[in-house]
Amino acid sequence: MSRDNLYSLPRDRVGQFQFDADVADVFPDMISRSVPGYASILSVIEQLAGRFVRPATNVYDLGCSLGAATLLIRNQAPPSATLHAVDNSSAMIDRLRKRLDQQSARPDACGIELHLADVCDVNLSNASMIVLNFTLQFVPAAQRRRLLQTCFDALVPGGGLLLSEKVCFEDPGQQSLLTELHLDFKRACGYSELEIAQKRTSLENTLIPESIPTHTDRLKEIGFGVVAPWFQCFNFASILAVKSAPS
Ligand code: GEK
Repeated sequence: MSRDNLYSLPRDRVGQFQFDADVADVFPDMISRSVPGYASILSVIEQLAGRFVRPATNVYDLGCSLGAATLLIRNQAPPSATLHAVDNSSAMIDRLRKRLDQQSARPDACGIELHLADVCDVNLSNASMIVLNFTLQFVPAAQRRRLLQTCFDALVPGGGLLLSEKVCFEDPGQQSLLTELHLDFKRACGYSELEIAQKRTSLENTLIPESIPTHTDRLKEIGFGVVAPWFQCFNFASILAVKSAPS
């Protein structure tokens, strides 16, 4: 795995963060040293796939990056399901395509279709599971409700949406404590103060977090019958939302 040192040298000007080839090359190292609990969340996504993915349905990994979740879901999906991995970064999709070409899947593994597309533009239908694992935070705030509504509408009754996000807090004390604890995590993972500061500047207007109540209230308003925050580590959280079967 290539080490992320993209922000280790001082830059005259820190540009807006982009999921380009340089980021794609170091992405597994970058995300595991930046998002506390990332590996645990992935392993639960695989567990959830075993419960939620139904035969002859679609599964969507929206903002799939290098397909970490896609590949784990495939381990659990029935052969007649179809997995759709969507990302608007060609660097990510190209590398995922190469990765899939080089791997030999189980003979009865379900099909995977790759889509180079904006998650707000894809048609979703007949879905038993949808994953937004740290992707919604990059979608413009004004488009988030519509995207989540599209996900809800596409889910079959009993289907599940897994939403993981960096989150913020209304209470200033919680906000500063949990932000500091996240920064300690990054320092302990080997990032320097310069790397942390430059990455933060580059993400400033790109990654816009919302609070856990903002997420859960919106999911309930959209119609999800069960909205269960199931994971939190510092300012990172994951929520499972299930579309109830009609009674
Ligand atoms: C994982 N889920 O490893 N349309 C499509 N893709 C997008 C959009 C958009 N509007 N905005 C951002 N992306 C992955 C990790 S990373 C999270 C997800 C992070 C894509 C972007 O190109 C990137 O690949 C991904 O969403 C976000 O489980 O880097 O913090």
